[in-house]
Amino acid sequence: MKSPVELNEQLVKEAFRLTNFKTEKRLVVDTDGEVIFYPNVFSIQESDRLFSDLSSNVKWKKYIIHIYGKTIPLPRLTSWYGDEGKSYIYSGIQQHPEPWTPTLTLIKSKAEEISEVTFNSVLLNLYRDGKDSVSWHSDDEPELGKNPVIASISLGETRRFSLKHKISQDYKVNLDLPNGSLLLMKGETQHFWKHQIAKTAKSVEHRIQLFFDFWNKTGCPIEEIQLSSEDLYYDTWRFKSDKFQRDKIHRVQKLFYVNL
Ligand SMILES: O=C(O)CCC(=O)C(=O)O
Ligand SMILES: [Mn+2]
Repeated sequence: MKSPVELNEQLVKEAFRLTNFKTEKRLVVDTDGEVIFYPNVFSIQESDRLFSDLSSNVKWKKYIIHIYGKTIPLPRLTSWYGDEGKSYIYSGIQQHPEPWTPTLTLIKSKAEEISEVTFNSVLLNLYRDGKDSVSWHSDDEPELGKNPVIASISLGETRRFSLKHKISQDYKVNLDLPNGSLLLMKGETQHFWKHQIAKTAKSVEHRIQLFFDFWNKTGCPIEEIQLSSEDLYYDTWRFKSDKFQRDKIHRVQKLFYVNL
């Protein structure tokens, strides 16, 4: 039988192991922005529990974009949760996020502890298989502020996250985001870098991604975004035009996220 001293030592060691385990981190981008990867912010058991809770309890929505007579499904399911009072205005109608649930509040606390900032909104994405994806974009909506701090938590299947510099073609990063990991993007990252989750031909299970951010104000009406037919580009593989302005469309998608 272990003496109380031995037991105490064991507990201290265990606590130390857990602390290190949770704060293990790797700097992924340190030029023109900062991207930090935390591989294990939740243990496998915690991550699995959170994944199954979110899979069943989040109000997942399938967004369809109607634009220029075409109907485009977004290649993933989404849902938006956040503080009361944060909203988008779309065609004169205010759109509200779902209120925080205990599970999302718990995950938000972990994201805030690591990021050392406060978040007031989370966009959840559910990637159902290898065809679900998000193509090259920056999270540079004005509502997120000039240099937003964005914490992205991954649960479930590992998917490959890629970053590329907007000017220096040589700067590219590929990173697998596993169950229970957190990726922190801050500083000027959104000005200088784009990111994506590419489609994969591999057989992959569901992945849930939580995108924590801080909304400064209500969104702008969609009418303020000027689109031409050349802007028509979507992150489904079928609807791709050679000429596109991905960033504009990304903003339109975000506006649609909360409308449909
Ligand atoms: O799923 C991811 O890791 C990235 C998602 C993303 O970049 C977005 O929704 O803006
Ligand atoms: Mn993004």
